[in-house]
Amino acid sequence: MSRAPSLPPAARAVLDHDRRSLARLISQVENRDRRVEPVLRALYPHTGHARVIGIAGPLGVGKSSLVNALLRHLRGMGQKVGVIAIDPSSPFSGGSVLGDRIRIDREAGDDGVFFRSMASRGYAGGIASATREVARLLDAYGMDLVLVETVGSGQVDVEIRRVASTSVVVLVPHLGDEVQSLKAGLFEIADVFCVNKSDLPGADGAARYLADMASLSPEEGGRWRPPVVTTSAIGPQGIPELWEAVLSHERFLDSDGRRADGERDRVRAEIGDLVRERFDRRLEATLAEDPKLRALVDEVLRRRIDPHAAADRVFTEIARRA
Ligand SMILES: Nc1nc2c(ncn2[C@@H]2O[C@H](COP(=O)(O)OP(=O)(O)O)[C@@H](O)[C@H]2O)c(=O)[nH]1
Ligand SMILES: [Mg+2]
Repeated sequence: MSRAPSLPPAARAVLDHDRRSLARLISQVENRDRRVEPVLRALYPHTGHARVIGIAGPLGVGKSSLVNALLRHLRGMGQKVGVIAIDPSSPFSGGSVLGDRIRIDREAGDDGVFFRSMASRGYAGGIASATREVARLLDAYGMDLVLVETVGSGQVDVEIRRVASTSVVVLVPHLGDEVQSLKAGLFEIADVFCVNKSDLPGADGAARYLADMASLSPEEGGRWRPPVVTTSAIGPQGIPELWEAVLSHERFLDSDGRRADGERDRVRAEIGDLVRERFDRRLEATLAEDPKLRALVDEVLRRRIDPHAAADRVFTEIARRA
């Protein structure tokens, strides 16, 4: 694609594979620094190539280890891979953060890999938009794939579904408590099930259980039935098979316009998020400092108008100025 001469320098730097610029922009996204916005906008026409794959599941099932094994597999096939690890920001996260550091060291010097962990704390529902924006930066940088390892708590995993085209749900042989998280939504988000730690006993049983559960959903209208793959990230075992299962779902999306439908839904949701964000900012500003609002509040207090009528006026005012 030809580059417009007016491209902001930071955007051009990303297209020119400048890692430091990429890292700086990702930090700006994380910090909700508004200066990143014109850069993201300028880069948008240069995105759309990278596939975003989610790796979700409870803490400790081996998501980071699998991402590591997948990285090796994908780099071996010449794929350029960005990794976004969403950090739970909890006292339990120490181990995985340490693991992430080690991984960074190992990848130093490999231009085909970019790794970044992001704290989930502080996004309060906005983790999907931050992840989406970072994934787009990695896309513009030239990555073919973006793997997103999620925090392993139901809500965030479900949100990542709005960013990734294929979601892998990782579990371990002894499901135990994890059956609860399956009920809490993990089952719905799975395009591929991965029973990791297959070097431990019970993996085949767990895989059968999941396959049975998956086959309970009615096979109607060409619905996708999530395949179940067993892996050992430390073996490693089953990694090419896991990736093949991801690709089979990606191919499924490419049939009958499913990918376009999904992207349409995602873009609609994104526009909604952005409008809501702007509206919220404007509303906060209005509530904080608009002198007319103080008069309005007084009127409500004196029972001259009711709160609904006051809200009507504020809404009209904000919509007029937005
Ligand atoms: N036995 C066994 N242990 C594993 C396997 N994959 C990961 N682990 C171990 O499980 C622990 C948690 O792994 P990690 O990748 O940090 O899990 P995450 O919290 O899901 O990212 C670590 O001690 C890993 O070494 C596996 O396939 N088999
Ligand atoms: Mg992890």
